[in-house]
Amino acid sequence: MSKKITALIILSFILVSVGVVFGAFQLAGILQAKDGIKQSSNHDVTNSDGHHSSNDQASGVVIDLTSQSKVSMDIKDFKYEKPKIKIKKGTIVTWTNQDAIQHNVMKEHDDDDTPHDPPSKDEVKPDVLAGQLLSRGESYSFTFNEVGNNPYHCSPHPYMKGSITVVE
Ligand SMILES: [Cu+2]
Repeated sequence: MSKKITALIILSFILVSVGVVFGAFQLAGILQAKDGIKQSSNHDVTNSDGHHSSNDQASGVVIDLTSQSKVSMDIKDFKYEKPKIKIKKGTIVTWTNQDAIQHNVMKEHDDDDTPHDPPSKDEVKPDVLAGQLLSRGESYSFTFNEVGNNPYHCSPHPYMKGSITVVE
């Protein structure tokens, strides 16, 4: 083998090696970039969840209102103003609708994932957490006399959620 051919083979080998290494770096770069995109889009999803998701309405911080005997909150922009609260047994809670669309308050029950009929005003009972539809400015009150957790929702908009924990 002549020295020229040997030198050519070595040179080709070096060129191929450099090519492979360079290619690997580029690939790594692309993967990293992809990862970055994924991460940032995940981040955006989290952000929009934080502001708009209905799940968030029920997964927020519990507000401790055990020092109050009367609690009132608005229903506004398809949300209960204080979605998660803790109250003392015997507390009366009043919801007032501020939306042009009618809302109500109804304790969690079977098949409540789809919109369903709320009780009529005549069907509302003082010991059952299930209120009639409220037009703008109307209120519904319920006195919580039993210790326990009371998840509730809006009948026509079941994604509107809240919960009331009653303690001794
Ligand atoms: Cu509603």
